[in-house]
Amino acid sequence: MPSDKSSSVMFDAALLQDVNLTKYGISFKDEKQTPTNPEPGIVIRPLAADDFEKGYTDVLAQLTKVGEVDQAAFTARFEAMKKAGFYYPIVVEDTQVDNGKGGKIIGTGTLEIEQKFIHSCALRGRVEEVVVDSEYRGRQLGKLILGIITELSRSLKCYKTTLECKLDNIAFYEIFGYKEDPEKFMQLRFRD
Ligand code: 16G
Repeated sequence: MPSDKSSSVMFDAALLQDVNLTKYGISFKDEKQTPTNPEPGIVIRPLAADDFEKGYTDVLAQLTKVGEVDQAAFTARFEAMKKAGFYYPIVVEDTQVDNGKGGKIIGTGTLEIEQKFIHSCALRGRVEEVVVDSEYRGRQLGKLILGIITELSRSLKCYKTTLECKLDNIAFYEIFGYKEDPEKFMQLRFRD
């Protein structure tokens, strides 16, 4: 039974429906499956308030250092991002994991939107924190995350969408039309 908390999602799930990923070579063995329900028991949906207990930060920890994030910190950040209205984190959930939490988060990716004055007050998309649980790799879940996020940024009318990635992952992102840019990514790092 859904808890009260599960009703709080970061954004409207309707934005993820009807996305067509065939142009990225994504298809399903069973025609009943869709990008947001690619396998029985696997769903892709907006991040929800109760995803902390389903292991959201555990899957993020397979990408980079998460640090100290407890339920209270997660909830505060979730509410602030939701209020801001420019964050579109999606999660992949295995609803059939019997962990007493109603499911396990096994992948994620986030579209962040920046508001600009340039390009006629355009929006810019940024793809962030894309990761799939090591036990679930090879099932095209990463492709689904990228395809859904990329199409979402297109439908939200971003003038461009960008990301930073390791050299090894360039070929993966090229599937979705991302190209290496002559401009270089620079960073000033204040801490790990
Ligand atoms: C990768 C991620 C980026 C994330 C960063 C964290 C993608 C496409 N890129 O570059 O979103 O913020 O790793 O690395 O997922 P850091 O912990 O070293 O800052």
